[in-house]
Amino acid sequence: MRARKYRLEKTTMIVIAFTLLIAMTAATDWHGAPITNVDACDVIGNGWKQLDPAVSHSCYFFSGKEKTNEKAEGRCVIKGGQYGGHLVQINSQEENQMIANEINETHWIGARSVSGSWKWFGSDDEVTYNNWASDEPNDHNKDEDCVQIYSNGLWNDQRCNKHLRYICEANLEHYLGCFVDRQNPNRDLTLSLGFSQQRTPDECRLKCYDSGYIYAGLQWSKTCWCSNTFGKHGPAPESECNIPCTGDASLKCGGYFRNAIYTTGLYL
Ligand SMILES: [Ca+2]
Ligand SMILES: [Ca+2]
Repeated sequence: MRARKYRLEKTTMIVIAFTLLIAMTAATDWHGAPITNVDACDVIGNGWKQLDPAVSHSCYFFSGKEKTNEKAEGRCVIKGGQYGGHLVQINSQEENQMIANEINETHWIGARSVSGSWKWFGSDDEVTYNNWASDEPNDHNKDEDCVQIYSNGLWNDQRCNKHLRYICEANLEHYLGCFVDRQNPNRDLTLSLGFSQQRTPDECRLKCYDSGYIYAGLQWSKTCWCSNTFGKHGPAPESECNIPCTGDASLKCGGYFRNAIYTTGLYL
């Protein structure tokens, strides 16, 4: 009985979410207005989410499964794909607190001992900020080279082969790929900033960021498009986004009816 009720509620939620999605998509098509409640981290995949953008622009993934530290890092790399996923790197008290607020049990984080010093997976940066519990790290039995965070935010060095849940982090400020565009009124992106002889990806990204958009699309060497959605006509081969930019011929700025899509770094 209970299981049946849960299933009904879940179905209802899916229907509501789907209806909202349709309504949002329709609103964009009709008015060209930006969608305001996109979680940009969705592009990485299922379960990735932004937390507080005032603290970090990263995307985070909280696992449901328990893995050894090495397997957990491997899962983060696979799940993060082109967005550079690793076990989470915590750089501040604010980020540590934000993460602790999300968990009810202990998880792996990305610090580990390398030749006697603590380093982060991925960046290989030295661990500068830390939040060790009292009397930790104690390297119990000289066998604790990995790090877990408790739900209260404190850290402990732990045996790497223990099975724990884990937290991944990835970064979206990245090239997303080459995508098909179509003629009016079937443009993929929302707002055209027109032609420029100074066009570069960073220049376009900044303008779109300033205009309040999360994606920037560069097209045909000189056009910059801004949008909060992209991809309705599907991806294109990378070789079709290879026209040099007007502002810097060493960089590529899309192709003929092909957008090279970037994130702007803005999170709505
Ligand atoms: Ca981080
Ligand atoms: Ca310990």
